[in-house]
Amino acid sequence: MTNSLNIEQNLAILDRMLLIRRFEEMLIDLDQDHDFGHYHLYIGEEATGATVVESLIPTDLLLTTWRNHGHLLARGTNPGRMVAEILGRVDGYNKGRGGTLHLTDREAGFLSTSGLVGGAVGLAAGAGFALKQAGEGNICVVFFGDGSLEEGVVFEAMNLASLWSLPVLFMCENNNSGAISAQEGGFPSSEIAASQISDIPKSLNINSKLVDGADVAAVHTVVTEAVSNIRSGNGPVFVEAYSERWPGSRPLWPEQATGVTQVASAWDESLLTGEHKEWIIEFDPLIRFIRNQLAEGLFSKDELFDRDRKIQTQITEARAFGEASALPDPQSALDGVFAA
Ligand SMILES: Cc1ncc(C[n+]2csc(CCOP(=O)(O)OP(=O)(O)O)c2C)c(N)n1
Ligand SMILES: [Mg+2]
Repeated sequence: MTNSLNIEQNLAILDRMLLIRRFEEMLIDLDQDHDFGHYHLYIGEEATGATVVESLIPTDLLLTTWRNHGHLLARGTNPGRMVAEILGRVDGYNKGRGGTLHLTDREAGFLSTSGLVGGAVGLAAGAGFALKQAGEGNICVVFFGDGSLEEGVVFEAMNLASLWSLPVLFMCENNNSGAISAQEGGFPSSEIAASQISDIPKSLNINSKLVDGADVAAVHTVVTEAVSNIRSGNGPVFVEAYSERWPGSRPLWPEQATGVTQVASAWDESLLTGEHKEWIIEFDPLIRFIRNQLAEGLFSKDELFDRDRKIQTQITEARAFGEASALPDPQSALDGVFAA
């Protein structure tokens, strides 16, 4: 799709996508050293989160799920404090009590991160109601997976949002394509009777769009129009952003299935080996974006390497910050517990 973004916006999106990719790659390594428990990576979906935030304003609210790192980083959350949180350390955003699954940064506008499938969607209807009452023109964006459409609360939340014309962007990230089916012994994201997820909100009179979630320009066009409609008081919009699941997210525990990303593979396919080469060429949103932007002359290869190097340094520092942070004092175990 034609790119309606200006140069600064495209570069900001590139940096966000690189930051997310390098953060998530680092986490796979970090987990081997620290074994911090079950976690989920946003690799393969970066183009959606990195682009959606471009259409928001600082006072908008956000909610997300267990696959949250990309959304937080896209919104400007500090990667060092994120690592600290994931490792359960005191400098974490939630003083080490949330970990990866409940990582939340209130200052960046995140109300909560829910580990419950569909949980964030119910909360988004409440946030939308509060924002409508406040009448200051802010909106709420909720990111959730295709699996959420299996949950009753999601139907109820969408129904209320539609009836009450709430300012909510339902951002469904459908990564089911490429997941291993239950018949093959895998854990697919969802098994839904509707032939298309975006048909479900349509039945509730919610304006509903389908977009290639790995195409930055397409996501930007659809989301900008959606946000503008919602902000004008026309009620919620549902966007289904589909992507081809990253092979490393097929097993229950993430695996470094495609190797550490080489940005040069956007123009030199000979760098790619291994069984998932085709995923990188055809579906990797970062590689696709770099390939398109190089063709349009947004940046030179040297500028790209330079940006990537700076981001890799930032991630190395973030890791060191998190690892140097202390574990919470056992005496503080009941802090924040309201009933014991
Ligand atoms: C209410 C609830 N039921 C079941 C689970 C277990 N569970 C965790 S992730 C998941 C699949 C979610 O798929 P999807 O929403 O598409 O997200 P994805 O992980 O594919 O991004 C399930 C069933 C849960 N966390 N919460
Ligand atoms: Mg899914």
